[in-house]
Amino acid sequence: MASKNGRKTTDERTAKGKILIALATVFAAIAISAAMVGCAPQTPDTTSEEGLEEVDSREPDGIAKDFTINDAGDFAATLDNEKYVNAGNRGCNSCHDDLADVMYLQQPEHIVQYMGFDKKATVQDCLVCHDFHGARSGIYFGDAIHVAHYSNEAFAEKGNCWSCHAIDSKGTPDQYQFLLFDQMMYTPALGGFPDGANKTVRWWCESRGYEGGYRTGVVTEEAPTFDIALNQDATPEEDSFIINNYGTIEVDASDWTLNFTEGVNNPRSFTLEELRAMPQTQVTATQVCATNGVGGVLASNIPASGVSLSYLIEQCGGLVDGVNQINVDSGGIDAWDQKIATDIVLPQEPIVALDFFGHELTPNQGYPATLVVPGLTGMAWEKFLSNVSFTQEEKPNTNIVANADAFGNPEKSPKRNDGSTLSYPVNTAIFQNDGFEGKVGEPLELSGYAFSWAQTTGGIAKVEFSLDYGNNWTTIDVPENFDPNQWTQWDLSWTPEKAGTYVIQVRAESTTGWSQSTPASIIVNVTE
Ligand SMILES: Nc1nc2c(c(=O)[nH]1)N[C@H]1C(S)=C(S)[C@@H](COP(=O)(O)O)O[C@H]1N2
Ligand SMILES: [Mo]
Repeated sequence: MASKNGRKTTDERTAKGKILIALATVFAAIAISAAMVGCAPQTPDTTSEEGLEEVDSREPDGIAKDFTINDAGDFAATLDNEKYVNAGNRGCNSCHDDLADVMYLQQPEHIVQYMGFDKKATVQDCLVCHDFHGARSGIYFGDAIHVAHYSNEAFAEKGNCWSCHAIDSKGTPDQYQFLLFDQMMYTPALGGFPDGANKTVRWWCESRGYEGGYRTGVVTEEAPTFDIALNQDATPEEDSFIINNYGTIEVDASDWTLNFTEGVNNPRSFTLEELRAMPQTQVTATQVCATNGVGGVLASNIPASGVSLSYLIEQCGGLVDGVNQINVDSGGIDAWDQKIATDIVLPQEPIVALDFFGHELTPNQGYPATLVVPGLTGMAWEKFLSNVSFTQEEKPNTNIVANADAFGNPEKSPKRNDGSTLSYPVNTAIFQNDGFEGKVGEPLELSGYAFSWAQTTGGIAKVEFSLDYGNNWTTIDVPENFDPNQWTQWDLSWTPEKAGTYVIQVRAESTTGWSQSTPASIIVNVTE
């Protein structure tokens, strides 16, 4: 699906990033303290006052919602939604239309530089890194966000705890949980009934005039008629995300060689010209950032071409007997390096890509060469690939696989207090944003993708959709001939028969039985 704002070239996107960097100087303190996942904090240019008057980065949208003026927001304007829930004044996106704007303005060196799809960033995109106490995961969300808000006059005057938070209770007082509003907004608990999906609760609500049984007034359908089509199309390039852990770097290819330094029988180097003259292999594979939040769009299905790693290994006389780990780095161009067991990497048939989307790599894509490892997370896709070596280790590094457990295995991963896990080896996203509008009797069209870290958790087996808070799901099986290393894109068409607010949810399951614990959700408003 193409970007609604028209096509943006990678250069334009980079230019946008640079302008934003120039604007954001007042938050130097925060930027300096930022130690993003693998990020080298750079000191913003505090000598330039340029642009500071145009943007007060403390109020990226110039809005702080007045909590005392009741508002139902995207939900139906019922007494409950306005007075008891005050839904329109709560959650990050009620004030910050797109959290990416806050991120780019206040954190000029933020590693996520571009998201694509005109998808507004939500707190789910932030929590993946910032709600977890990792050494390289950046500032801790809870502390930074409290300070940033309570030190902001507009917020301190107009907002309060409940602008951002919600309380849920599983039943007894010791089961109270303090959540973010955003973690509750797509659930029936929002109306004050944590067990809202329970049939008896719904009858009780219905008997008191809540049509459909949900106090949120959300219209549900148990068995909607969905028309769903799947494909594995490439991501439009203008919608493919950019993550630079060390900022955008432009490499001069005349100073660059690809070096096989160790663990091959004849270590040697290749120039870009030499690589271009070799047989080129094409592969389309989905690159997904390991820190893509639930419903996040840090996933791109990329047509790549270049020289297969196995061909290059042959050119170097083959692997030395006994090596079991591949080590890749950018030769000091930045500090991103990866060490991964060969058992994990080599069967994925990696290529040293010189082209993405049918053209030479751009700096953001890792020019002159990026290692493409289908089925492994973006971490392994070393940009500015310079050195490759193979070593024999007592314990070759398998962290990249362990990450699936660490981030996404509901049994083993650190959990948030709402029970959800941090990142998602099996994930889906909806390309449209909350507040999407439809008309009764007219087909409403949504689109998105499902992807699983194929090497670790298998390909996508099925995609499921719900129109009743996840009580019932419409399942579509992924055809067996789909490539597990590429995303499964879905197009959904549904013709609403009734006006109202709907919550549409999508989740996926992988071929090895991993399922997505928190679905991607969207609030849709249907009018007559
Ligand atoms: N040299 C280098 N390679 C890198 C990174 C980096 O910061 N430096 N980031 C990695 C991460 S975490 C991801 S998700 C992808 C992002 O690639 P993209 O910007 O082309 O989407 O590149 C990977 N390769
Ligand atoms: Mo990443």
